[in-house]
Amino acid sequence: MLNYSMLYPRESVSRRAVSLDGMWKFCLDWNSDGESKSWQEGIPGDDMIPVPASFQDFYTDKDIREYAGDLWYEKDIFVPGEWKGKQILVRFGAATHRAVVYVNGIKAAEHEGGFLPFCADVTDIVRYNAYNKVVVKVNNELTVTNIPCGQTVTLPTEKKMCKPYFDFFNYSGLQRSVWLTALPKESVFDIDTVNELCGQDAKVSYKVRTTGEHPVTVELLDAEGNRVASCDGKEGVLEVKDAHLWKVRSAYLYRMVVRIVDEGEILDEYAQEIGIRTVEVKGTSILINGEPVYLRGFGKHEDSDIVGRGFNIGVMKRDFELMKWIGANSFRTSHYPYSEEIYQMADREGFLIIDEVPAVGLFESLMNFMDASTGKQTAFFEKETTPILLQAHLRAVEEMITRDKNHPSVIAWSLLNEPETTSDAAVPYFKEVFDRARELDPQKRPRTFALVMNSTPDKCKCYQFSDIIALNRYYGWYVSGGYDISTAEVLFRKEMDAWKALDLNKPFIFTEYGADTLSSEHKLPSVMWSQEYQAEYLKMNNEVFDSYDFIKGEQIWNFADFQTTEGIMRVNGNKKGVFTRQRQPKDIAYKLKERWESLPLGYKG
Ligand code: BDP
Repeated sequence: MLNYSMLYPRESVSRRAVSLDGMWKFCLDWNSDGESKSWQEGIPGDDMIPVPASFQDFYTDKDIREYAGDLWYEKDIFVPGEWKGKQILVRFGAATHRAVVYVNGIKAAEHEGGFLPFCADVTDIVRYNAYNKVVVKVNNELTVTNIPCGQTVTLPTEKKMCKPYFDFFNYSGLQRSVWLTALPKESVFDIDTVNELCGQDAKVSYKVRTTGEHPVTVELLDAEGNRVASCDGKEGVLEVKDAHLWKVRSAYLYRMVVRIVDEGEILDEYAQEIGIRTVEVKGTSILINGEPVYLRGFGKHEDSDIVGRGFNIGVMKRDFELMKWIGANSFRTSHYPYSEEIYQMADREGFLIIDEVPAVGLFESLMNFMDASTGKQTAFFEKETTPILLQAHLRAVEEMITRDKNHPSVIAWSLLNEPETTSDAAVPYFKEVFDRARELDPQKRPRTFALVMNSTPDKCKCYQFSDIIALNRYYGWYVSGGYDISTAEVLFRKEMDAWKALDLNKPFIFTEYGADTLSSEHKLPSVMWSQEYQAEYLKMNNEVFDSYDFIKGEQIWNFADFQTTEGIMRVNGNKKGVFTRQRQPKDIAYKLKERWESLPLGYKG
């Protein structure tokens, strides 16, 4: 059980939230001896850096961009005197990949895992009506005992270097917003909601956890602010007459107001938006509100120029506008849970999210997309350290589901990306992760994981855990690319026929397919890397998708070009974007728009 609340910071009659975003003092710890020099009491130098942002792309020195180790941040924060008697928290949206927080030199929190929020309870440490020094030691090294997996090596220069087992740059630092919050001593800690549709009406069952014993009341307000239902108690059912459903690309949000009351006095009030919708997998269909949907959209990244993986509110807005323009209805948060603001936007815009935990790189290879295509047998879950990895993974699943369970946009959990699945040792590992997700999710959403190329129907030992089978397939790119694309199609159909023969009676979706394409390259006739080839690749893939009625979605890799580690396989990043990194369309964007706008929502339903 988590010892801090995952609720998004919001103000109310009883709560205060002050943004700590802005410039923070910053320094790198080249000798990993900051603590012995008492940096926890204040860091040296006068460099400042924006938060939220990845630190890497601001500087002109390659040693800094590639730095692996501890990064130190510092900010003086003012705690008002009126907050005495409240619970004071410093809340980090994320610190990649692990952090220790000190306030006034005293250790206040420690957190492992770089893509989910945590709080430092500083109630007993802070001085009121005064400035307090917050120092954060963030570490960005990769290991096989935490997700995402990779190695950290020492070079002949004695500098450390991260070697990810995954295909995105190891951006790190304080990449999401930081808040200073004040909560009442007795506060709302967690909320569960479950929707049920009954004809025109709906029932929203809820469960509220608080930090005390006073009674709870719950109100549901419609979009105009009218009260449409209410209920007393920590558990209850809100009966909504003529419910306005949250639908795909046609969202409707209610406001759920939870109060802790003491004889008429409000001890705490927390309000959050919820959507009334159901999600279910039935046979080969994915049903939202009982109606079949065909997913069209993207695998994405949080990635942009200058700020790297730092949450960028402008890029978020642009991305949603582009997704609407192109006729998408969904995306996967590959390969880590995204900033909370992105889910809030998806809730408002009616996008469907497959929410992915950062379990990527569970396949021992620096280029798994290459090695996996060869079909060679591999092993990953047989290491001495696997039990430690599993604990970190389970913890991330718990944090993700607790954080995201009330978003109507979240329709499925992706519990791993491209793991090794061909050895027996993978099976018990998967079982624990999938069971835990089921247990934690009050809405019992479908669970899935993205299958790498070598997880074929004859070799994969883990697909049975998935409620939706999600394939990452690169026929025509890593397998038989270019003029050989007709061979790719034969092999692709052969694999799909083998899946069909298993008669799993489950929906299949493509969570990845794509071809690297330089926005500068045109060639007639096509060659690989040209925009013309990206179009041929798309055409072949679409024809295969359209030939199998159990295929219920396509999420192309990737929404936009993104930064990776440098290497012979990548031209300053992965170029499979439908849009450039600057969010301008490649030619293929117009073809996708044409296709996606013509596909009915319940295509093959
Ligand atoms: C898969 C990965 C993804 C890569 C992609 C690719 O899931 O992270 O970026 O393929 O090769 O291996 O482009």
